[in-house]
Amino acid sequence: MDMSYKTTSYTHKSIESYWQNVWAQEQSSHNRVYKGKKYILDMFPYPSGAGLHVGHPRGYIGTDVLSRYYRSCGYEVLHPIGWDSFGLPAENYAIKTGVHPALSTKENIENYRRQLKMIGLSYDWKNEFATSDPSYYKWTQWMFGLLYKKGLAYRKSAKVNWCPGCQTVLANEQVKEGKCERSNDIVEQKKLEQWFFKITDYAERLLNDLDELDWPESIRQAQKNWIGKSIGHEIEFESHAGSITVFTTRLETLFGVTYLVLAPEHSLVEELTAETSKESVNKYREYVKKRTDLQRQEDQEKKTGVFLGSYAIHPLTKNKIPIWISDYVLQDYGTGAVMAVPAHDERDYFFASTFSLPIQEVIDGVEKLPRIGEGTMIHSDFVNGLSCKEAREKIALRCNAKSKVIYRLRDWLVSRQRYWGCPIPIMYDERGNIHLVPESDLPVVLPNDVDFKPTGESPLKRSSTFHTILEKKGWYRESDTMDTFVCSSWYFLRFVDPHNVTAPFNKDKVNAWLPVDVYVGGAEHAVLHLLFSRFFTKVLYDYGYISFKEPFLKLRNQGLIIAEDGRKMSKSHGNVVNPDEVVNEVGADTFRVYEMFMGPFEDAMPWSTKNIIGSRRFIEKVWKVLVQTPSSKTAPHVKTTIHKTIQKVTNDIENFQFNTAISALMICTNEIARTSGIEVEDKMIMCQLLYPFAPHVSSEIWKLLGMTENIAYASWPRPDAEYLQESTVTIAIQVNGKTKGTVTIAKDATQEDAVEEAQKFLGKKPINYRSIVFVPHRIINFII
Ligand code: ANZ
Repeated sequence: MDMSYKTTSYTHKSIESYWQNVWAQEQSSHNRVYKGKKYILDMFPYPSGAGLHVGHPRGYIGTDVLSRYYRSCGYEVLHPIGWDSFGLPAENYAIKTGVHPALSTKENIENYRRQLKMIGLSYDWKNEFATSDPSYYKWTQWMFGLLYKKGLAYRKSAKVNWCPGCQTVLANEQVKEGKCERSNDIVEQKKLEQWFFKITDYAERLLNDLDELDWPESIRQAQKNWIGKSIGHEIEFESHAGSITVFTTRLETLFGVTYLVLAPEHSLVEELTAETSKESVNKYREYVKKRTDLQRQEDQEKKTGVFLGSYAIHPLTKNKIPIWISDYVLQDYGTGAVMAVPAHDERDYFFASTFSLPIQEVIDGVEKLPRIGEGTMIHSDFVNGLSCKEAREKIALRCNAKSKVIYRLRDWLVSRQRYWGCPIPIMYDERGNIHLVPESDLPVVLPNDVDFKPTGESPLKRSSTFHTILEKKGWYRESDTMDTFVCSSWYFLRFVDPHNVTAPFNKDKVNAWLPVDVYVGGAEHAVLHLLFSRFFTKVLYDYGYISFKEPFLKLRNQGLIIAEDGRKMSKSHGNVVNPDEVVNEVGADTFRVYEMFMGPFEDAMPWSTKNIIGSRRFIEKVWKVLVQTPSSKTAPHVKTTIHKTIQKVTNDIENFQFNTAISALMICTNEIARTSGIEVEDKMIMCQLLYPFAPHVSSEIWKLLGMTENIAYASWPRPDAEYLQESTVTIAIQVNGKTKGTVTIAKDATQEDAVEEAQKFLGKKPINYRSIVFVPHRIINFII
């Protein structure tokens, strides 16, 4: 070892820039024999104009720790990154400033890339792409084509949220309390021709296959709720306009039905409306047109509605049942008609209370109404005294009710009347017939000559170049673009083969690398992104493009980093911490160690400027112990600690317990610092254990220790069973019987060894003592 390094001090700037240069120049592909493969993936970011704040990289650092660890263990690791670069913010920015989205996106990506490299993340940069690259979205269009050819993409007229102020369609998330998030105008419902993907065909499989996944329980539950499977019956009520079919999950409550409620849009409403009710019914239907499905399900106690002036016949009692309409009944759920049982259903109860309709109890119990739970049947003729389940079966038989399963999941509306998105590869002929753009004509390139200003129609309608379809007079292109969730529903497949020009990916490569072994991202993607990616995967599986049914085997969500003031970090609060400044000040390694050490990976944690200094001190101490202290024989009890630390760090990394791994490294470093020596082999072990967390400083120390090969290729240390056995004991140090502290010594330590260690603990100068009481394995007591 070159002893001149002994006095070298730790300077993060030169070390980090040196190693980042080395990594950038490395052409990887060491000829190694691999133990297997690991695909470790982050949810790729939308490159926003604000750049990264310190909350974003928490997940990226976690996956980087895993990637570096698995590489050291001998796995071939795929750890790619790219950009989910289509989307509204770039377009809105263009509307405001006139900067073309292509330009602002390019700049934002450059800034993100710089920031990620600055943190020392070991991405496979050669696999990078952006979803707005024509070489990528060509294949997004191909995916659309596949779905279209298989009958899974279709066009129909559908209600959309329309902002009259912005003259544009809004996503549900952009509607806040019925108003446009940006202009505050009252959002209307408008019917437009839209493209849909038939994800409902996959509802049952999307539900069942959740059980195979190593995902957080809360996320699996969120997916289940979103799919919303309901098992019930359809039953008919006769009326003068024909039979009205209702869907119910509680058929046993049939004797408790006191009225029917139809969705205001139900096809029988007109025929069922009596002359005297016409005016009020029409008025009410106009009112409902403005309400979103979300609003219709909100206001719990406030119910509105109108009596149609006509009646249906109860299938068993043959009583006359009044028919109402109300917006709490949704047109596209079940049959759009409900048998109302106000005694046992909350919504029906509030409705009946509002309009003073009769309430008939049919389930026994002491709780007050509405009594939602199950119990014994009463006032129910031939099912009295039975349980709900028994009653349900008996009534189903008696009135020939069909059992029926329905889902809350709706087909996925994928068209957007927006510019900055992937063009839908569809053309219309002069009669308006739909034609898929053939694969050989893909990509349908997004034109540059558009005016972004919102006018109420898709900006692409007004492009002069976009619709020139050679030799086909009167033909024009679809002007809507795709929801950006389409672009992100298959990107994890493209990463394996990003430069393929003849196919979206090579089948063998994808089957070799996928499913993704570990997927990490924010919990805000609990439903849509994950559900859509699972849907695409299943479609590609069904048509023989891939051999697996689920894309992400293991999923973890990184916890949010909140601001020091306890609030969410946001520009408007002025509490955002910029990683550029942190890295400049304390270094990327300290930043990484701090983000992994601050608490359990999945928990929300507040940023703390004070605590990050602790992480910096830790690295400085490691430097002191491994670089500035000459190597000498490691004491046996320190050996034990080091080998236990190998065991702990290894297990903790595999289990996403990065904080306790670092804590073990800190304890071990402190112990080494307290004792007299550490030999080169043990320095190397410490260096390797730290490497996934703090790769720059570890690479540097490794080099200073005289190693010529990059630490990245050194194989991960294994604990030695010989050292793991307890060879040490912790004894109390006393002075005149009063305990002053403890010290760890070898199990077979002599009294002299114990005195020496205890003296070291008590202070620099040896204390004078009259005599010593030494109880092996327990106490050393100095009598002075
Ligand atoms: C009678 C009844 C009695 C009901 C009772 C519930 C409790 P889930 O579980 O969410 O699927 N329903 C049916 N179609 C509806 C629609 N289009 N809009 C609003 N509500 C609708 O809920 C199924 C229940 O929701 C059905 O069972 C029906 O009310 C109502 F004690 O029928 B039930």
